Amino acid sequence: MAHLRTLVASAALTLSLGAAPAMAEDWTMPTPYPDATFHTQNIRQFAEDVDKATNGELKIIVHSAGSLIKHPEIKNAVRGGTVPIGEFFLSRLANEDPIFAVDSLPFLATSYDEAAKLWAASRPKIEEKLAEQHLKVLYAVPWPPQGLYTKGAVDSAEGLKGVKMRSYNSSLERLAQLLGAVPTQVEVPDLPQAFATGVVQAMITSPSTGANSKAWDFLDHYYDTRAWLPKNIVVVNARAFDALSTDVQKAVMDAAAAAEARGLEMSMAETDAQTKVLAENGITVAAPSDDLKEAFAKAGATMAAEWAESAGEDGKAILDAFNK
Ligand code: PCA
Repeated sequence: MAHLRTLVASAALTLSLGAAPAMAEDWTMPTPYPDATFHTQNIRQFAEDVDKATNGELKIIVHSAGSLIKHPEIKNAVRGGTVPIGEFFLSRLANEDPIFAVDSLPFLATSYDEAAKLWAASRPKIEEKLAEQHLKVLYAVPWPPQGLYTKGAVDSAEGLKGVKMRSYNSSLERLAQLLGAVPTQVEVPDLPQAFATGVVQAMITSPSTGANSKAWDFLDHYYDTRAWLPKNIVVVNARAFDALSTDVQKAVMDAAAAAEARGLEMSMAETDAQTKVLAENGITVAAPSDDLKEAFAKAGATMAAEWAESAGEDGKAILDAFNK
């Protein structure tokens, strides 16, 4: 009898669940960069779009600036299902596979058009590699072109010798080495502290990150080298995505496509706007000297050859598609 009652009760529960609107779901989303960062603002808009399009069925709760999960752990946290979704700097994964670093090769793609072309050429392979880790790519957005920040003028490559340079991935580490500088990995939220304590003395990053971290508090020159446009990527755990209803999946993919387009616009607008902010706050904004340009170009050529060697057939296919 008790058994029968349980059966009836569970049948009723199934029925009522079927009839009621689907249960709302909360997705925790760790991101590495601070709130002022345009990528973070874009993600918050993405979350709002998903919320609206699903009538609140899927809520994405953003934890920015590595506050919930530190940047180096975000990819594996999504992979392992600790969190269903996350953002990270794509070329951070270069130590897993050189393919992931293609957007951080100096002077391969130095404009938004070229960066878009490189993303189109590399996206299928990158999606395939991430799918092997049960990660589904939602979208990627480039940072503005990367420039050199220093304390004091640096008119020739000589000026970078022995300088402690902040790094954010293995390509930048290699570039620093080739320039005779000494690289140290520092995450964006830790920049002010690292400069204040003398852990680093120079950096290569975008006008966005320079302005957002108030580079004028510790540096006074910005050289607009336009060396590469690296990307942030937003991925979702494939199992978490598959568990969503078809309608919600579509809402997520639509919002992701919108976020990729909007993020690109934001990034382009930031380039000039944030360079102006640097200048307004007392940073000398200049073009790199010929000597510096030459040193960068030489290091870039070395890195391109090293990359081609290590990235093998996959790398060649990407470059062929890019150069077509
Ligand atoms: N800002 C991030 C990545 C590239 C950029 O422009 C950083 O400095 O870590």
